[in-house]
Amino acid sequence: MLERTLSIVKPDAVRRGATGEILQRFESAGLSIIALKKLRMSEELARGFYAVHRERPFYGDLVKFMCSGPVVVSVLQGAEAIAKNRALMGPTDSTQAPPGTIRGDFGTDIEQNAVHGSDGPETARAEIAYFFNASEILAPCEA
Ligand code: 3AN
Repeated sequence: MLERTLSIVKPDAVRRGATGEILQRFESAGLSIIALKKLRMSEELARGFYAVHRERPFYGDLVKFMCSGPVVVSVLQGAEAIAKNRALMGPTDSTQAPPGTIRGDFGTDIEQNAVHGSDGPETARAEIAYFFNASEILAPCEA
């Protein structure tokens, strides 16, 4: 099924200069980048994005980390884009992520894990709308 998903290259991966290689992996896997922006998240933006985790003990640290430097946010489109992106990312904990996955290659631990990817169709819709207006999302080039 043709899907869209939200991806974030997190501050740790941006800092280490891995943005280009990570975006390349999406495209090499057949995912089209149909929206893209670099921004520095405010505390308010990060708190809202991770609101589902607000009761968790790591919430404060996670928000601080996400605001610690620029991030690169994109919308990926393709067949089974949500599952495909999560397979490319690898498991949440980078120390458990195999080499060849984005987190295995660029992440450090469970918090500094290089990338975010939506975990289902509903969250994808909400997360895409959280960062992008309809006019910022472009259909892939035809032909
Ligand atoms: P994923 O990003 O793989 O969907 P979530 O949604 O469970 O994982 O967690 C969101 C983010 O919260 C993770 N990417 C990670 O940065 C952070 N996180 C999750 N669990 C922990 C934890 N136990 N300790 C510290 N940070 C965590």
